[in-house]
Amino acid sequence: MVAIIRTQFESATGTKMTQEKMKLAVAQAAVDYIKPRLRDDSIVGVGTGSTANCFIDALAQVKDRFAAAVASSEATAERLRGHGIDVLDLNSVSQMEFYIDGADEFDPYMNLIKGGGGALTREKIVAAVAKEFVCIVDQSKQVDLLGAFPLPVEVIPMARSYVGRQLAALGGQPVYREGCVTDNGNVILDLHDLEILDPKALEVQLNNIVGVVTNGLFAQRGADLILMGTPEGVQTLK
Ligand code: ABF
Repeated sequence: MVAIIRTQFESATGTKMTQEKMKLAVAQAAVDYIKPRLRDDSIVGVGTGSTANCFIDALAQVKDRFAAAVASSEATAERLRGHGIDVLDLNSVSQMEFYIDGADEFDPYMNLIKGGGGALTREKIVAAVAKEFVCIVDQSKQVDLLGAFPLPVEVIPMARSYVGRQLAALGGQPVYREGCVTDNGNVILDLHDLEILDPKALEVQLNNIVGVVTNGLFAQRGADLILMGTPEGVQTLK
């Protein structure tokens, strides 16, 4: 069960943070967390989304303190390179200290739903390699039970209808994400209206459907640390 380790207060004057400020604050908190732990040869895995973008911008301040990054999407790679940060192919990396990324939902056990931005497969691969997954979110992502956010499932295009029927048989409502082609050339079905009572089991069950590439449950390998922006400041959850 997640516990609050500490809260870094935004200001002594009691000024409340907007959602945008919360994202900036957790991005900076993530940089502050990894900075003393970085070595010259460290590789940092970087996620995708608006919170991850804030992190990339903050990471640029310490770009001389680590070797290179690995990106979970083409968009992230481009933003990292724009800051003069080297981006490596994951196949050339055997060790990665950190993976920093956002999420769409997290529960009290640090299980996540990710993939609202469509980059779930690469995000899951990069997270798998990292020693520590630091998840950066604002408090709107905190839930008791996962599933209010539609669960993204990346699917090989020719299997779309078959997988859709299998997902419907689980009790949810699969919706084809129109116009979305992932960086891997696949499509996404968003699974609505499913109460996720056992995220670890569901993650495996969905991966066993033929034609599914990945699903957006990060429960087998959830977050190791969550930095959550609140109106009062950044909370560290573990
Ligand atoms: C990625 O960005 C995703 O897995 C998730 O879908 C999304 C969260 O986006 P944002 O930070 O913009 O809310 O991490």
